[in-house]
Amino acid sequence: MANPLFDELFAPHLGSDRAFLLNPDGSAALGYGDFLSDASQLANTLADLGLAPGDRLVVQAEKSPTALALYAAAVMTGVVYLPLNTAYTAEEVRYFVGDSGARLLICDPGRGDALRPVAAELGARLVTLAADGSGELSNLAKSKPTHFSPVERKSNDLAALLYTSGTTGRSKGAMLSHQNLLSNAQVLAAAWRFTASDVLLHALPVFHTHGLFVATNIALLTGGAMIFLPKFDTDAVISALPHATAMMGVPTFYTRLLDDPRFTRDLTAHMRLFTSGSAPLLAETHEAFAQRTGHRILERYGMTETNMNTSNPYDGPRKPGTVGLPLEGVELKITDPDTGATLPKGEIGIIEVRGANVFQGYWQMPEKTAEELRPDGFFITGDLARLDEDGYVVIVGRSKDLIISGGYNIYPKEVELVLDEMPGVLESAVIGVPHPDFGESVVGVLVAEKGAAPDIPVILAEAGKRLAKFKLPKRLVVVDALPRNTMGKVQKNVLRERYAQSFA
Ligand code: MCA
Ligand code: AMP
Repeated sequence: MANPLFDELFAPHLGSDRAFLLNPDGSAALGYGDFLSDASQLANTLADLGLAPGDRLVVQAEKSPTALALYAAAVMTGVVYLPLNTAYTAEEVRYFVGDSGARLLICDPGRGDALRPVAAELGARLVTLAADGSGELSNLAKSKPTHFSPVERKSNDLAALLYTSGTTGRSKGAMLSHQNLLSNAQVLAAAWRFTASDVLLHALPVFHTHGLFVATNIALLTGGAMIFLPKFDTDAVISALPHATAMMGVPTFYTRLLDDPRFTRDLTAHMRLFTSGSAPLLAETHEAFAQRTGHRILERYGMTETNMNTSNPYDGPRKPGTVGLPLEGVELKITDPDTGATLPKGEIGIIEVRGANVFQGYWQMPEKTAEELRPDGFFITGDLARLDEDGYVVIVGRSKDLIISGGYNIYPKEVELVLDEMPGVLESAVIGVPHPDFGESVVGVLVAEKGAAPDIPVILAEAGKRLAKFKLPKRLVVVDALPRNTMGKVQKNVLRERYAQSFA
């Protein structure tokens, strides 16, 4: 029975004693066969809990081999996998469980008390999973058979639902099919020359496209191993590097490594590839990295809705400040934001992409889908770019009001809606400004209600109960009035300029 992702990513490894996950010292932590036995037990557990193909499974768990095995179990059972950032508050999780209509919520035992009422209110079952693999889930799974016959799935059936924040403040669930994920893994593995001999240093979170699909699916597809670190930590990465052949990261990983004198040419001499994405890599970081190590970071560009779209070449020039060329099977054009007409090379417009990688639309949001996905299949990314003389894509900005901090997306509107409700606040504007560590960071500009004096620490504490911490302004200022244009629209460019030096 066909199940595209299972057939290509998992089936070839059944019963294999090859190493899949490695410890930081390069020793084997978990073999492919054992990983798949664990995943099969979890698949049997999901099925016994009553989850049927197409049902949604929300997972807010610490990074662990079991969390990864849950993804495999979802593929086997045809359940739609919906991973969530561990920083999300109970209020944020409520939205995702409610919007997706999830049947089951898996979370860390430490979050059980906060999330049990949320699950109960929404009619979902809650099961716990700790970072060390213990918890209710493993208690349920340990007596289950270590074999599971995967259910049949068609190419367009959903494998995952990944939420991306929205410009209106409401997150949208990007529906990703088996074909979307598989085709991209195949294209990337070939483009970046991954083989079974590779050891990928994995320090990314596994609740986003980058760490979950780009990194993990490539390793599974090619039969390589991964040094699976719980999170990015400079010391841990430096000590694991000698045992790796490749590493994927967001720009913050590379600026932090460059800040460390132990990160030398010798340490990286054996590496064959460093890739970067999720946020712009400054050309100066690319050059500093090349100077220090002799390696040119390979920058690529993608989105939750599309997986990866472009990449600098493995062989051939990797141009700093560019995200390279369209990947095999991806059509890319730069269009006029007003007319949608394709622009000539060199002119700045919006990136549109089409291909097997492009998602199936936003979960239960046909109007939003129609706004961004054209009837002919082109997806309007909201990223502003031009093509250089060789056809490389140069991203110059965003038409969407989005802040990317350390590779995490923050939609100002979502933060403004919360700030506006805080005591003493009349209105707010949230902007992104340059930050030496996170690339961009959040500044909140508040206007006080008449006669009020907003209490900044109280506001941050209150807002922190509703929003994940990484979304909170790292600087909050109170002003008399927001700058507005003649139409009454807040001039965020003026604010960005005014507060540009906040973290310099
Ligand atoms: C943590 N904090 C942050 C961020 N991360 N603040 C702003 N931006 C962030 N990215 C805050 C915490 O709330 C905390 O605040 C303080 O910083 C320290 O937290 P800690 O967990 O110690 O931070 P860290 O471990 O140093 O994390 C920084 C990080 C991490 C390593 C850069 O954010 C990270 O792994 N980012 C990768 C994101 C990623 O994978 N993106 C891919 C998206 P307090 O001190 O107040 O408690 S997929 C995607 O974008 C597309 C598809 C693509 O192209 O890949
Ligand atoms: P997400 O919604 O998390 O999938 O974030 C996707 C957005 O991240 C894209 O629309 C871009 O704005 C940005 N992005 C991803 N990779 C790059 C890159 N290499 N350079 C600049 N921006 C990037």
